[in-house]
Amino acid sequence: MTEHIESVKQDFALDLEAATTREHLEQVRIRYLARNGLIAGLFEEMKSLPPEEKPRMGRLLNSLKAELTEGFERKSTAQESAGARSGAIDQTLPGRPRPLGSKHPLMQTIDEISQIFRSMGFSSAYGPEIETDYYNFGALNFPPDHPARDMQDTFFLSPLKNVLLRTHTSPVQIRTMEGQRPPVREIMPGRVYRNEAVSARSLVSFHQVEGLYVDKGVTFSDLKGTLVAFARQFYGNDVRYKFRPTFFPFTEPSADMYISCFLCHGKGCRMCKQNGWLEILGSGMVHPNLFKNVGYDPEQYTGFAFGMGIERIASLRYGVDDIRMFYENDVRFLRQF
Ligand code: 2NL
Repeated sequence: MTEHIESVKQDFALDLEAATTREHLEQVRIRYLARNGLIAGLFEEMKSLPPEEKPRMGRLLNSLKAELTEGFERKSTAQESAGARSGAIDQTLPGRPRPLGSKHPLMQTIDEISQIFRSMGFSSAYGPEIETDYYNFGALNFPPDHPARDMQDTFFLSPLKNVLLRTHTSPVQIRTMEGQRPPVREIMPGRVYRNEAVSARSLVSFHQVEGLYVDKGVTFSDLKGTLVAFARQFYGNDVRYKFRPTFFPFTEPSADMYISCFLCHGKGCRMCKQNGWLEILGSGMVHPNLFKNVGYDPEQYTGFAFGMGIERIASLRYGVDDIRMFYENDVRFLRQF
């Protein structure tokens, strides 16, 4: 029987060597290791041996079975990983392309505006979104009972109402003027907050770009020249414009700037609500009280300032009729820019 064991062992080694496919290997397993395979046959054969030989033969058969099982498993594992390396994974396939993101349309708009003002000598400045009553209102010449300070418009962060979310980026300009002598030529892009009902045209958080130019001898002509140069670069050379008087606590005189509707060229359409003109920004000559508040001599210096809402500018430019779309992060919307 020992010879029989030896021949099974040798045959197994040869068969295993010859098994090149998964199916072939499975046939080898069935022939030797299955319930009625050759090993099981040897155990059967052992039953007819004299009792004193059984324990030795039992040990021999057990170790034979273990040896064959191990040999089979080693070959099986090797075959699987070889399969993965060659046939199962096609290494010549091109990789899956990852979609590239793009800059958000609001940020593209801010970038473009900043670039135009940079070409005219304006740098960009940034400041905190949590502000004090002084920087957001007091320093900007808002009287203590001004309606903009009302709960309806401002998100207050402290019960005494002296800490709040900035309602415009003007506090950055106050901080700039406090920290630097004229000339000041700067724009301030940033996020601002207003406690308003959300609609297609208004959000509780939106973006502004404000600008400020202070020096000796700055006039309203400089304001017009600068803002018209901006509008021509941003909206096109043939754009018509007009300024109309308005009121802000921080500028005097103040003027809103309009351009001719670039969709209907002034004939009247849905975008300009049939009147041919689009309001694009507010502006004015810096109020002398602001200069006093930051320690500039109002007899020596004059300046102009302006502010525009980015969501509005971007929605006009791209024909987006609900500004909430800028915040939904729907890639089908964002992919269009
Ligand atoms: C608008 C109007 C404006 C300003 C913002 C400003 C800032 C300082 C001094 C004077 Cl520090 N003015 N900012 C001036 C005029 C208009 O914004 O309709 N924005 C959306």
